[in-house]
Amino acid sequence: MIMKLLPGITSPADLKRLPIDQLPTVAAEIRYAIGEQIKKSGGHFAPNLGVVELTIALHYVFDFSHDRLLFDVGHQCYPHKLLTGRLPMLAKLRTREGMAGFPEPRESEYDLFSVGHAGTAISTAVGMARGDMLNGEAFDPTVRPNGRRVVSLIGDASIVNGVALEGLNNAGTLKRQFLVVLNDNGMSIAKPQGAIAAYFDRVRVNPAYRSMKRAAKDVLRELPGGSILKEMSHRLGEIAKDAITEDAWFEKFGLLTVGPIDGHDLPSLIDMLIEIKDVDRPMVLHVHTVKGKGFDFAEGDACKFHSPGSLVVEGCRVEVKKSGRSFTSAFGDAMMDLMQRDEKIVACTAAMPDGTGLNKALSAFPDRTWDTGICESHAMDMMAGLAKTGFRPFFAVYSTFLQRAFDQVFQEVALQGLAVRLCLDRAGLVGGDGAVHHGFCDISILRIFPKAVLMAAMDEPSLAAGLEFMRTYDEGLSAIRYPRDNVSDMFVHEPCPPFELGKARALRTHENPDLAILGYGVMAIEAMKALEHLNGHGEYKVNVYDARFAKPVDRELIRSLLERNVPIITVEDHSLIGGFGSCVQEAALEMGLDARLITRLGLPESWIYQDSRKSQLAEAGIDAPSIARVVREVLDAHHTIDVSPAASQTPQVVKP
Ligand SMILES: Cc1ncc(C[n+]2csc(CCOP(=O)(O)OP(=O)(O)O)c2C)c(N)n1
Repeated sequence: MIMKLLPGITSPADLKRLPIDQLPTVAAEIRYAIGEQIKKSGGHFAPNLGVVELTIALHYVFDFSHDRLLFDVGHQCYPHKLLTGRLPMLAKLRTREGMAGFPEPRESEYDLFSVGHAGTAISTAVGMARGDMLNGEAFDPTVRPNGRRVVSLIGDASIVNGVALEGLNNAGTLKRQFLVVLNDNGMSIAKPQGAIAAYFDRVRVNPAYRSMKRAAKDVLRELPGGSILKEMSHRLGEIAKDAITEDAWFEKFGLLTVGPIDGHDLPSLIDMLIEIKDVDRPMVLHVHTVKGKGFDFAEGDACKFHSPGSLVVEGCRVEVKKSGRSFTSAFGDAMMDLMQRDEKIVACTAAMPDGTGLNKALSAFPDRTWDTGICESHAMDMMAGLAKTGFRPFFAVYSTFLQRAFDQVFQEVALQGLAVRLCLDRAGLVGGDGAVHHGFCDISILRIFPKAVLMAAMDEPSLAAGLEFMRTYDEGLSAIRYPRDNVSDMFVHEPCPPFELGKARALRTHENPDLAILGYGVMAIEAMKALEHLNGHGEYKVNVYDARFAKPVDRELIRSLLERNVPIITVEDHSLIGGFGSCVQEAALEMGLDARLITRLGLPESWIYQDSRKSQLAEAGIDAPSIARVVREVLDAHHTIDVSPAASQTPQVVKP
């Protein structure tokens, strides 16, 4: 396809200059541009295809250089980015120099928040709506008709999130224009879960509901005084009145609802938005869209094509390029094995059955495995309840989304001393999804809980061994972390010893080492690779350990190294603040040992943006070449000072 219109749209002002009958061409070109790029680089696909017309209509009617547009999750922002001058950045999607996969204020004033976690758009929109009112800038049909309007766009699976419901609860109290656009495609990544999803389904298919909608105009006339419908009827045009639903659900929150309307019919969408944009009360526009719209394979399997890697196209067959065995697959198989062997094991995911690998267990053990939908806090508490009733719960959750359940893990799990097991996928740097998804703080937030046991897996056998340890660890909270990466086969031919509480595993040892590296999880493998980069320092004896436990950390090992004046380098794919290296340092200090011999490598105190995981590890200084460089520096510094036994009483190590 030769794109005729999209390249000329450098801002929404250019879009607004086009007649409505040319907008379907813009939609087709947006789909084409996204499709061509995803084939090469992967990225969020089906969610973006579904909102193409909706996004065009929003930009056509509102002026978001002035009005506010808040995206929920933000994974559906590509059409928005292409309409706001970022077509040239698409070719480097999800890389450092290119377009971020989520809204990114560093890229454009049209992006208000960097987001990636679900449920937040309504609340931030309420905040901006209130702020604009306080600043005297808010839209008001009589006083300030050119004031700022507020729109938030949220999916049907995200609106069930606790934060979104809290936002709705507060939005209903606003006395001003406030539009929530509900993009209802009947899908989360997988099938949406729970009672609200079932309610949306009923709205979608129930003929009684449709006839109710037809009667809406009469409803307006007949409703008792005080109803929102009645109050607002005079403010709506005929199209919106026709589309009013006696939608009990949103009305209870104080939001009038119009729709559901067809989210791919551009003229109708535009007409509707023109009619409702000046209504000075909170409203919901319920829009039906098709996830994956425009590409048969994506419409047919919106879950697989939600956020695929690059694609292989063979004739009319489209597949996601295979990319090796991931930790996620390894976890999925290990859980199957555990659940087969132990009937007390129960498991859950919060809307990520495929992402966490729990999909296999969901099919094989439907009575003991649940998908709660995007409800991490609830999932954590449900696991606490199951632990209390004598089960062994495993909660498979991305490290970044665990943050949503921090208070629950504190009060309902740790404080009760309940043995809930957390399986933390995507721990560490996550690559293209960028800063909104890094699992950078799970150690810091979990290690503060008394008796929490924190572990990391370095490869597939160690993941299985760690999970087996957790299975029988009934004393309290335990967690294991592993990254968004493929498993290494470096140690598959060596026996993997079982996990023993607080014990590291030696990978390479010398009797009198010059230096020791303690790698946490996959960083132990990176440390092994670093040995190959030790040009000119190969004669030095470097021990490498898979630390396995951040809590309790292997004190015996730390003591034996530091008492012999062996410098330690800790490496972790986690923030240095409160991370594994801190655990080692604190243990050394508590034992009265010289913590100055410890050099910590980990994530710096700055955000690391979208790029390949490999580049991000290099940027953070925790890839093999960076580790090797620090090993050389530490060795050089250490060997220029006096390390005789007498001197080691009052060590004088100069840190690089
Ligand atoms: C707190 C949180 N948990 C999980 C996710 C992972 N996630 C990203 S998109 C998505 C599905 C969102 O569904 P919906 O809002 O209906 O949008 P759609 O993709 O269907 O357009 C999920 C579960 C997330 N982003 N945030």
